[in-house]
Amino acid sequence: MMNLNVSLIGVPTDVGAGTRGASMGPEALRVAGIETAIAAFGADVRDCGNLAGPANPDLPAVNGFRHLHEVAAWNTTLHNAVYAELSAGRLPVMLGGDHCLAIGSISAVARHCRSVGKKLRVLWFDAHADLNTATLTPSGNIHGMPVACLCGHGPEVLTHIGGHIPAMLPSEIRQIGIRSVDEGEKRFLCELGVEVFDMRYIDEVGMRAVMEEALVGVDEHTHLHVSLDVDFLDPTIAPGVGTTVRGGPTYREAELCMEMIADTEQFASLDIVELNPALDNRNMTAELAVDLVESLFGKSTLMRMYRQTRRQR
Ligand code: 6HN
Ligand code: MN
Ligand code: MN
Ligand code: MN
Repeated sequence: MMNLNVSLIGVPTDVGAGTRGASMGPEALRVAGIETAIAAFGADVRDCGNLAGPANPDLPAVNGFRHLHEVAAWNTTLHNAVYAELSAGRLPVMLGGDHCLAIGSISAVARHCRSVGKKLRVLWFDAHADLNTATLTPSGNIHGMPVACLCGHGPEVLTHIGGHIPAMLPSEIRQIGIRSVDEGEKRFLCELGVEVFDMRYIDEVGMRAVMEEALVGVDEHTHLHVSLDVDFLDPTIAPGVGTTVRGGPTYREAELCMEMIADTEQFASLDIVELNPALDNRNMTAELAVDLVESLFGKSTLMRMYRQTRRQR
């Protein structure tokens, strides 16, 4: 059974991004009705409000990083908030915010898994691999680095959050929808052996087969964390993003991903990141994210069960 004690945690930061505006993401998700959408499944939803952190100083990179200390401050605060909600038996939903916040959220999820003896599986939905380091990065933007930091490759102020280095192993993550990876980042991805389901593979075998593979080994001892970068989606349906990349999944392909995750009943924490309301069209990207969240919480489950029992008769 899925945990229906849900905590919404607003993380209004864009200090890790190259384009300003993701800091308005939490409010756009609230306006799109995320709380009532989740409550409709009988969940007890608590909106914890927004975390506080440093403003965006909009400075150039220093030693390969933009805003390193601001990113560290936001993620330290977030780590503590997420760990507290998980310890209280709740399912945290991060309302982002740029993708650097995955450092704080996933390090807390991993720490929780270690303390309760669960296996961690991270499903990373993104157009990007987010595996850059100070030397590999073309931009210095830390939202392009969270996976590297979580795997122990990054500055100490980020890799040490939560006190366990590395916070996560490359074998604990699956990346889905990838279609824009920097040159050095590609080599590093191969070196670490991260399992990647890129758009070409999705085209070739179909989303259902991809999700079946990405979920192999998930059982009742697994904590499933979903990190949903909205640039995963095709920009025609999700324009409210600073780093759009053509050729992403359709509405139905994305819904199917979420539905198949719901079927496992192991979904236990979520990041919704990179939503940039300043670039959106009448909040359509936020509304799409809320639709996906509904599927994640089992919107299609009853119909699936009906379909299956009909077939058995
Ligand atoms: N994201 N690979 C590019 C960079 O600057 O490192 C883009 C990163 C995008 C990050 O969308 O979360
Ligand atoms: Mn990302
Ligand atoms: Mn991305
Ligand atoms: Mn809706």
